[in-house]
Amino acid sequence: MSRQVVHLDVDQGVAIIAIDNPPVNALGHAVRDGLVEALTRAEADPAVKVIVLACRGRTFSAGADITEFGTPPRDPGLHEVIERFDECSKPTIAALFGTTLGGGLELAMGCHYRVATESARMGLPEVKLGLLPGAGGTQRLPRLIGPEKAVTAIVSGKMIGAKAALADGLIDAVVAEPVQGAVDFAHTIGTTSPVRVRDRDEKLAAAKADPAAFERAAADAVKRLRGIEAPAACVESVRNAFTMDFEAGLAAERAMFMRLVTGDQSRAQRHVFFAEREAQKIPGMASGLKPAAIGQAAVIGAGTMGGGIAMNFANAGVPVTLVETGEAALQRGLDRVRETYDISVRRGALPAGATEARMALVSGTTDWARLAEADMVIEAAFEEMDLKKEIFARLDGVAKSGAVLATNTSTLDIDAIAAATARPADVLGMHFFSPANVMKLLEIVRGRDTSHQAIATAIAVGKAMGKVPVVVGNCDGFVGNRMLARRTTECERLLLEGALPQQVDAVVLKFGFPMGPFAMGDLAGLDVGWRIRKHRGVTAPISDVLCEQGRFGQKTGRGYYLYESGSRTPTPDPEVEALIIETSARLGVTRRAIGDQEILERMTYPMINEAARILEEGIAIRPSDIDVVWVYGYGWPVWRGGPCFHADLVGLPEIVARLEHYAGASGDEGVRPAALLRQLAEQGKGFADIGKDAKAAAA
Ligand code: 3H9
Repeated sequence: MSRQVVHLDVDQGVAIIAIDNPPVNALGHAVRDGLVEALTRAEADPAVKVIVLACRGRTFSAGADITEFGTPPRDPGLHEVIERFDECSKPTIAALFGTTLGGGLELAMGCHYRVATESARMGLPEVKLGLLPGAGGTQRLPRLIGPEKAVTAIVSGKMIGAKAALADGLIDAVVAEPVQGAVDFAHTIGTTSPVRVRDRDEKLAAAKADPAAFERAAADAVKRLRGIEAPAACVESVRNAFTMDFEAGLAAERAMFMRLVTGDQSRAQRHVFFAEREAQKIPGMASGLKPAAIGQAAVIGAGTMGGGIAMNFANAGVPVTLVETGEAALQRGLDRVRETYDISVRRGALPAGATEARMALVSGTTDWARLAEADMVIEAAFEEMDLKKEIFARLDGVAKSGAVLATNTSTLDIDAIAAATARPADVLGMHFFSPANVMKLLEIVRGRDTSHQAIATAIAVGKAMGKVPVVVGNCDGFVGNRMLARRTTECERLLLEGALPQQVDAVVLKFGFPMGPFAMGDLAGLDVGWRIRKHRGVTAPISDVLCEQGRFGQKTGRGYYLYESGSRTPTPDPEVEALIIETSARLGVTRRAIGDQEILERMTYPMINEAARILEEGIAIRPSDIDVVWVYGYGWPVWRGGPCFHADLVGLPEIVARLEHYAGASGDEGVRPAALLRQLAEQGKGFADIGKDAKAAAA
């Protein structure tokens, strides 16, 4: 028998309809059915004067059940349920707490009143799934808070707290406890007949008379959202709220929702939503395994990376000690952390006083004995194996038993580092991306002997820091940088064969990345790769020549591009063009015009090929983990779902054929299609099928 997901209780004239659908009270078919049935009974019951809509468990509703999207619709639809609450002859009050999102908030706005606890947060985040609110949100929110605030909230998908919601008119009262608060509120409304949100037009009047302020807010909200369909649809639909009547606005919203929900962009964004959560599930790990509590952390190395990592701990409320070899370096590191917090406060990203509050959790020392206090230590010293081994051997002597010992290496062998200790089970990689306090991706690198306990703890710490952790295997470059290396090789080749940096960057930008690879290289510093190439005895003719001329990128004002004094805007440089042409001639390469399609293929297919090898070797657990790495660590546009999702859309047979062609043209066997890619293509399968097979096996 299926469990009951909606309950109805009547007490002293108040009916309480409670959704009970863990974990997040998503509004799946059974819930919608249950809501209509409970409401019908409550409305028909003469003893009921007021109806409270509540949720059990840890939160109010997270909205429509996303897993139902893409499956045939089943009545009653969410909009029908909301209409029933809206048209109810008895007052309906939603009792909000936790997070009230998407369809959950739309349902609450279908009620006549809303109360919320002080810690409650609410929002319409559909845009993050490539959608617009499709159950009346774009029509009711403007009626409650005005079209300007509504368009900003809906296009950003950001949540607002109860206090702001009360000030804006989204809720009617802040209460101590949701259900009791709603019942108490019911007594204050007396016998006045409820006003439906759909009939409240007063906040639309100003925009109807002069839409200029709305258009400004809308333009501001969508700026920088190139290439994405959902934000524009959100704007159009909110505009309809004051240019059409309610029913017409609702119908238009529904039509746009149906168009978006079946489109590739929303499919991609929903894929990433679930992929991010799936990435935290590690096959073979006991489900009851509890991460260790981290009461105190330490970071070895107070450079830019170490400081950024320390900030992550402080942001998560964990006291952290920065450990350096000398006082001067330590002070510089602490100053940099303070300055970074100050900048965030000045920009309004953090509240006033945040610097002192966070710095109270950050201490510094040159005394290694202090490492004995830490439950987790992250080493962020120079990228040199001997140095890392020395640090870990020393750390082994002082760290407390059971502490997680992590290295932030981006390339080095975790097993070799772990071997410097007598406790390899506690050693793993925690690869943060620069700037470490900003970038969301955290690659957790497991070595041969790393324990599940250490991995679980690293995942929990990463989540507490607001990162997206992905567990990867131990190899050169792990997942992200190993794939990136393929793109970097193609970049150099494209320049030699006939392209220019600005052409390649434009193609990559158009695809949706925030930056092209050459502008990115200039930002990161070209000397970094140059040093690594020299160390490994490899060359990249054009990049090498630029570095030999002191063109290290933005920091020297010149790299692949020119940067006017202090500016970060790349300007194409005729000198670089001449240099590239000269290098092609010197190496006997006849330059040719290269089309944008070829550039795009070479910027993505060899990377996708490397992803297949990474899966063959078990370095990534599942293709969707690779997508998460690229979306959160390298700016792959979320609405394109990540490299594996994108590959499935293009079709693997096409990618295999093109890779064969490019491997033939370059003579680079690394570009030759991987066995897995070939096999999937031959079987008419895609990366998604590997994910499905893995899931079925795990179940
Ligand atoms: C919508 O409402 C459309 C309407 O406008 C129109 C309809 C016609 N559905 O994130 P967590 C799962 S679109 C199904 O780890 P947290 C999630 O996959 C919806 N499943 O917890 C995970 O499963 P598992 C608009 C969902 O505490 C588990 O719940 N709403 C849904 O860190 C726990 O999730 C949103 O976009 C869902 N709606 O965060 C809100 N939500 O354990 C999306 C979650 O198997 N949700 N799951 O991995 C969230 O932002 C977060 O889940 C939330 C909780 C903040 C609620």
